[in-house]
Amino acid sequence: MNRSKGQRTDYYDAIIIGAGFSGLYMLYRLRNLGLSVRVLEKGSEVGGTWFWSKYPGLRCDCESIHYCYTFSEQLYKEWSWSMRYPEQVEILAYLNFVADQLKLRQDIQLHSEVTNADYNKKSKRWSVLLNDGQKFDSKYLITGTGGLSVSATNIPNIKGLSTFTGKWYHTGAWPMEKVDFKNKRVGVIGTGSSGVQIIPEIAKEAKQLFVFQRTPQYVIPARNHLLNSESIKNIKDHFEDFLKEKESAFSGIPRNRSLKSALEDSPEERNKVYERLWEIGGASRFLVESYNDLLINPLSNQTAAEFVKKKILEIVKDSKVAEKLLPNYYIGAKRIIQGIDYYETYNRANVSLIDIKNNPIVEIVEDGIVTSEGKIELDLLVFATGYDGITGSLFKIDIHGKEGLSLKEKWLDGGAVKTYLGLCAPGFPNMFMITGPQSPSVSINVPSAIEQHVDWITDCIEYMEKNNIALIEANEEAASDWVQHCNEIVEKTLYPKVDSWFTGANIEGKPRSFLLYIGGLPNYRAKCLDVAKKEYEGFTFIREKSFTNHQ
Ligand code: NA7
Repeated sequence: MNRSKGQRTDYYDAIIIGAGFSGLYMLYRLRNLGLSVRVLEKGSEVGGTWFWSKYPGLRCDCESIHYCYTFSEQLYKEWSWSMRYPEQVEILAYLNFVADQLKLRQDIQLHSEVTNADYNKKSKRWSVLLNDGQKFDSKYLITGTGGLSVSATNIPNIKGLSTFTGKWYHTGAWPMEKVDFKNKRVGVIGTGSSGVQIIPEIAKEAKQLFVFQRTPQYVIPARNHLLNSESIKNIKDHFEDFLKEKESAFSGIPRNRSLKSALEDSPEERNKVYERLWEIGGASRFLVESYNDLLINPLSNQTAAEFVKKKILEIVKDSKVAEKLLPNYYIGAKRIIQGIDYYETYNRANVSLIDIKNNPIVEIVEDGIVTSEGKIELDLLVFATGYDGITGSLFKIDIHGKEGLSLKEKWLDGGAVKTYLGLCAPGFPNMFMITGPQSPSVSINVPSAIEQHVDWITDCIEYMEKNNIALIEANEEAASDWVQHCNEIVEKTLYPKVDSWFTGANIEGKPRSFLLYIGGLPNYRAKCLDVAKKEYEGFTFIREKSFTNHQ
């Protein structure tokens, strides 16, 4: 295909950006509506973040039986997960299986990085541009760019990185080929979910591993295990019941959520509760099946935090190292982490923990990292420093709405991210964001969030097509009310009291605001359905000739 500048424009009803969980399902639904659809994907394979991020130890922290699509009983039954928490390789294989089963590949264009999307007021359509100059034109623009995207990896601006002569990698953009840690002195910067997963794996292989830790973390054991085929068969045999349970679940994953405050139990009873969940494993179970107020009441939160700190002191043999690993923030108020042998790894002779809060990194030099305490020589460096989450991938594309302003200008210079339901933004007609900011997104089981968004967007587009509606746009007032509603919910919790990528605090200069709706999926779904039932209350339609281009 000739992809030089100035070539013809390709016309579609809908352009979807990204071929991860969101883009694949969106394509399937819109194609079934009879629309012409093109998915534009930067990677050389489908999979989104599960394609790009493939570092050793990477696995999902939601249970596999839930971390998948449930819209098709047949699809669900044709796939069987091997483990409680699946490895990246298995998730990527699953997404490829979905692409094949649903015959999606013919409408997905790989190696296609979208750089610009401009709304054209005259044609009432979107112009989409790739980095190689290829142009597209569509009525609908749908972003499936994900909350944690390769395009928004956070590589800290540390003096001297370009002088480092060894290889360095970011966990979110891992190379295809195996990285060899054998006989190497390796540095890992960052101890979030990615750091916690990769650190034990590198430690098994490297000559010496130096962990550069800014903030110690609460890490709950995953207790991963193979799934037994009987339990999977049972779910498949009772699929309707399984779906019903999922639908009423706060996070899309059914849990025995506790109805009790931590302060109602004696310290002995509490210890038993926490101990039981520690043994069962799984971070979100630990949080929600113990007590109902850990994320609301600081005193209740402290009881869980103290339990984990006691565990750290028990597991880590060198008391000085254990002290450095003790966290000092509200447990769960930034994404709670689960790991496999994380704290145990610090008992290995080849692992050293560097506390960079107290001994900051001064610079990176050609053969290592200099902290305020001296130089550590390194052959290889890993940045496990996370992402510009939730909005970062949207800002990487230069998206201009009807006023000519970009999303970035409107949201950053305008002082606040402003969406209606996390689905649409005022000023950006016919643009839908799958798991956009101010929606449940990464605060719940992400495939559940995606399926709900895709279903709602599909219904909305179907409604527009049937009623010959050219445009839909979120109203400013409805968006302001939605943002206020999101903020009111979160203000009652401990989330805003802790710096995290949920609040934008991890990115230098990013304005602070809590970017998720945390009222739970059932409430959110009910609100979205209610809006649709009221003929898309809070949106404005322009009823004139449809501009779709059915093929
Ligand atoms: P996270 O959770 O954002 O963690 C990033 C880590 O990197 C965290 O420990 C940060 O410390 C650290 N960091 C970030 N910037 C720096 C600088 N400049 N210097 C030193 N250390 C730094 O990202 P992950 O990739 O681990 O996980 C993202 C999500 O992926 C996760 O929540 C799961 O949903 C899957 P900090 O805590 O900011 O002090």
